[in-house]
Amino acid sequence: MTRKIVPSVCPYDCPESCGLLLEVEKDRVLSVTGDPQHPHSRGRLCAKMLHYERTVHSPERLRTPLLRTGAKGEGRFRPIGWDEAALRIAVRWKGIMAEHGAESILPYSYAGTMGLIQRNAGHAFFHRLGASRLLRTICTPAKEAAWSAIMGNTAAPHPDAVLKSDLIILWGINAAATSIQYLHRVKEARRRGARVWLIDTYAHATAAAADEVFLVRPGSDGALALGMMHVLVRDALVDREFIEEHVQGFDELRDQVLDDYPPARASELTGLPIETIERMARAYGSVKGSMIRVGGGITRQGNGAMTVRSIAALPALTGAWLHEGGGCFFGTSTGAAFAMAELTREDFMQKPTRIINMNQLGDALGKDDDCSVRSLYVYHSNPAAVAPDQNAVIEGLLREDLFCVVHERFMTDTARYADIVLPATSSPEHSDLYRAYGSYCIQRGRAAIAPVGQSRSNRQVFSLLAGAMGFEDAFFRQSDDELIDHLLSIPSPLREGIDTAALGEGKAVELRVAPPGVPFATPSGKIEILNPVHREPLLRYIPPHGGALPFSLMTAPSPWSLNASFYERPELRELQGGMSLLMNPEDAAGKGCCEGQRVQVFNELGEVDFMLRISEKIPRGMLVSEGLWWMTQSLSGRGINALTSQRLTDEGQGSTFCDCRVDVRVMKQVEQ
Ligand SMILES: Nc1nc2c(c(=O)[nH]1)N[C@H]1C(S)=C(S)[C@@H](COP(=O)(O)OP(=O)(O)OC[C@H]3O[C@@H](n4cnc5c(=O)[nH]c(N)nc54)[C@H](O)[C@@H]3O)O[C@H]1N2
Ligand SMILES: Nc1nc2c(c(=O)[nH]1)N[C@H]1C(S)=C(S)[C@@H](COP(=O)(O)OP(=O)(O)OC[C@H]3O[C@@H](n4cnc5c(=O)[nH]c(N)nc54)[C@H](O)[C@@H]3O)O[C@H]1N2
Ligand SMILES: [Mo]
Repeated sequence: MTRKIVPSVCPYDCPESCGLLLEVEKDRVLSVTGDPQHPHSRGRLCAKMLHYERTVHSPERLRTPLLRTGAKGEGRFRPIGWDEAALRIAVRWKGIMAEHGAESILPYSYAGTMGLIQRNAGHAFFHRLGASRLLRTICTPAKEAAWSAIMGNTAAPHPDAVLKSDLIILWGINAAATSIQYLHRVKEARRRGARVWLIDTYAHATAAAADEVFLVRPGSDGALALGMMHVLVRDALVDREFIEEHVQGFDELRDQVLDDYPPARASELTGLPIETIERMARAYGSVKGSMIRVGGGITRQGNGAMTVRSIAALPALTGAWLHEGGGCFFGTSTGAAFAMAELTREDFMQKPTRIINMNQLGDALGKDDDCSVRSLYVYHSNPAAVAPDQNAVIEGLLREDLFCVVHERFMTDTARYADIVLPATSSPEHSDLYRAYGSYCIQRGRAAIAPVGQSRSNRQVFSLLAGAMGFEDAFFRQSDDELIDHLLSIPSPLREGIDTAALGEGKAVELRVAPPGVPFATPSGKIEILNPVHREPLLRYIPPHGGALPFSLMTAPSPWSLNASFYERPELRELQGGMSLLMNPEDAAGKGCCEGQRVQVFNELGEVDFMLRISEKIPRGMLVSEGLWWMTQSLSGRGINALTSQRLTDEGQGSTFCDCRVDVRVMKQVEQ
């Protein structure tokens, strides 16, 4: 058999969705390179995907269905066949449904794969079953809520717009880890003369690409934005004409920022000197081509939605939206490109079933009453590692009466607690349809190799389970490619004029989305700084949840992993250098601890051990841990989420991983 090159897409939960070229021979992916033809990624790839074949053919891949033989969480299993697995699941579910009702079954999934078909494969099945529904708000719902409050349905600028900017503000984003293709454009703009600022809580890898770095207290950025607006208004640096025609609520905002947000107050809240805030505002007010790129971490504070809504108001004051390189980039939203209802089939639900917030899985599993969750079905997610309040989640997973099924590629923290583990395909082994949230590209990916071992795609498993449960709907019998063909046969204005032949050949094509501009896609046609129908009509500073303990813990992304994915790769684990805690030198001296020492971070929710690394890049009062290590790879059997809480954001019911107060103690003895 000859070698061939197959176009594909990075399936991971990252804004970039880079184009891949897979070199394939005899059902093996030999190598992976970036696709130079891809309009957004243009051949560039991150270190993780450059050797994606090591994940696809990892010796750690699960190859057969498994049945638990040991205690829950012990990790002892024996192989069984698919038919036996499906039968066991169907028998248990039928029993649970007869005794407690279908809503005692909870699906739990997130973004192991971003392909539309596989990612949403379970919706129709669980709607048909009548199971509880999961509110999938672990990522950035606060950001989406904030955007829609002020900008309505206005589209994001094209990512290339930043090439035309004069001032670029990377606000709460470690783009070197989480948005490499955007950062490439930022660097290009900087070479052409643009100034670049980073506003963050610590000086991470992206600081190297910035002219200036401003470090603020976590959760205080809303105050910075309002303080900057005070100076813009006070010093007449606003664009009166733009505001007059295209902004709603300026007069109300003007009075409020002048009265309540002088730079002195913003300084107190953010920790930045007054002169710095004055200088930032004047610099921002003196250019039209200013582009603000907002990250996800900043929205995972208790006040995340109001914070980024305040940030999004800045370009409305300077009229930056009228400049090609001006405005604000939260992420592209192209949900309307495909008829998703054909996939999720809400019409299969006989009545609306209860909804459980995925950030509160610990609480949901902890309930011991009529509404108790009796069965959990996890697919392409790793809640034991990624969900907040890990101790509560683990306690729930240990319940003897919880029937837990996990469909996974690897023996993750979550899979270890399952009663039945099912082996999942990776992206080169199944077909899918992709869209991005950092660009306007869409792409069709076709299965390039046979499944590894006996693994099956998400949709294939739901077809099998539909059969075992006796569902006769033809929907469940369609192949993945038939379903993709069906979706592509339904026209959408967003896909008008695209090269359908190229799409069919597996090439990336760009949706033609009109750039944001006037009138804005809001009810008033204006940017709604004042949104009269909103619970909080006007911008104001609200504090994050916070807490009394002395340190803020930042649970930050690592360039060498993606959430809890990629920890199967030893070389990437090595690059990350173990589960470590970054601390400021003076704080370390104050605690009497030194580099390389084992320390314990604790709060009311748990205790987690780390290896200490002392770094000038971390301001006083902050602690940082990059990456989401698995419990099985940690020092004390617990990951960072044993310290994060189930509290939600001000809007959007989002997670608050970055709003976390802790203290540190030095471990007396280093245990081996
Ligand atoms: N390599 C890699 N790539 C990834 C991921 C990963 O884990 N690793 N995660 C993927 C996912 S799921 C997502 S959602 C995206 C986005 O990934 P996110 O995890 O949302 O990461 P960022 O957008 O970079 O935001 C993190 C930054 O927010 C900062 N931050 C937190 N709170 C505050 C605050 O109050 N103020 C300010 N100014 N900054 C704050 C942190 O210090 C950190 O530098 O990236 C995706 N890509
Ligand atoms: N402390 C802290 N916690 C966080 C974050 C943080 O910044 N700090 N970030 C949060 C964010 S932004 C997000 S989006 C969530 C992400 O949470 P998850 O979406 O759960 O992310 P992953 O850890 O990548 O786990 C995905 C799993 O899916 C599996 N998988 C991949 N492809 C397939 C497939 O086709 N089928 C099946 N069945 N399985 C597959 C992978 O092997 C992997 O174990 O984590 C959140 N958790
Ligand atoms: Mo995310």
